[in-house]
Amino acid sequence: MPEPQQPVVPSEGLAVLHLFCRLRPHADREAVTVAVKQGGDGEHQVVPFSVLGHKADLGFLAIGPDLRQLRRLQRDLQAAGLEIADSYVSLTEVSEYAKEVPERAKRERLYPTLPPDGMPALCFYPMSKRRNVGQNWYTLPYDQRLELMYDHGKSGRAFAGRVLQLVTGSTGLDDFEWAVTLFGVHPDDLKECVHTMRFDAGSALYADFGPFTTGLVAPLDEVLDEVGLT
Ligand code: FEC
Repeated sequence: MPEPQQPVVPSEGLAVLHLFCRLRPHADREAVTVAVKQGGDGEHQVVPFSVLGHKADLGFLAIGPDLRQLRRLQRDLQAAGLEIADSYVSLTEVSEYAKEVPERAKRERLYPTLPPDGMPALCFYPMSKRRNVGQNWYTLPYDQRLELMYDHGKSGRAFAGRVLQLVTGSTGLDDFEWAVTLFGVHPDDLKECVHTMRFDAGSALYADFGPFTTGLVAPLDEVLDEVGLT
C-alpha cells in the first residue's frame, strides 16, 4: 500500500480555495452533496453559493489547513459533474499594517468562521497594488503605506455589521495579490462598501481590481435547488 500523502499546510493561517463551477449535463446532486460533506470535515469549511450571471452557476469557498483536502474537494466536485469555470487560491493572513489590532481580531483574520450569519449577499474579486512608474505601492516608505492602510481600515469599519470582509493573500500563488470576499446583509451594502473604499487614497491611487463575481450564500440544498440541480 502506498503511504498516504502528507498534508500540505501553511505555517500560520488557513488555505483558501474559491471554486466557480458550471453544471454539466450529467451532474449528480447526491455526489455533489457527498463531496461537500467530505470536504468540510470539521477543520475545513465549505461555503456554497449560487452565482448570478454567465460566469458560473454556483461556487464554493473552501477554507482549511490542508491544501490536499481542498484539492480533493475540487476532484470530487469535478467527478460529480461540475466543471470548474474559474478558481482562486489564497491564504489567510494578518496584514503587515495590522500589528496594532487586538489579538482576538488577528486570530479571526487567520482562522475565520464562515459564513457570517445574516449576510447572504457575496461578492468576490481579486486585487493587486500597483507597481507603475511613479505610482508604485512597493516603493513607498512603510510609514506612508501604514498611514494609507490606517485610513482604509477606518473607512472599512464604518461597514461593521453590514459587511464582513475576508481579504486573503495570494502573492506568488495566483494571478493577483489578494482575494477579496465580501459578505453583505444586502447587495447594496457590498456596492456601497466597494464604492466608498475606492476613495481611500490607498485604493484610488494604488489598487487594480480583477473581475467581480456576485453570489448568494445558502445551505447546500438551497443552492442546488436554486441552480436547478434536482
Ligand atoms: O498590504 C496589505 O496587507 C493590504 C491588504 C488589504 C487589502 C484590503 C482590501 C480591501 N479591504 C476591504 C474592506 C475592509 C473593511 C475593513 C478593512 C480593514 C483593513 C485593515 C487592513 C486591511 N483592511 Fe481592507 N484590505 C487590506 C488590509 N478592510 C490592514 C485594518 C486592520 C484589520 O481590520 O485587519 C474593516 C474591517 C473591520 O474592522 O471589521 C470592511 C475591501 C477591500 C478591497 C477594495 C479596496 O481596497 O478598495 C472592500 C488588499
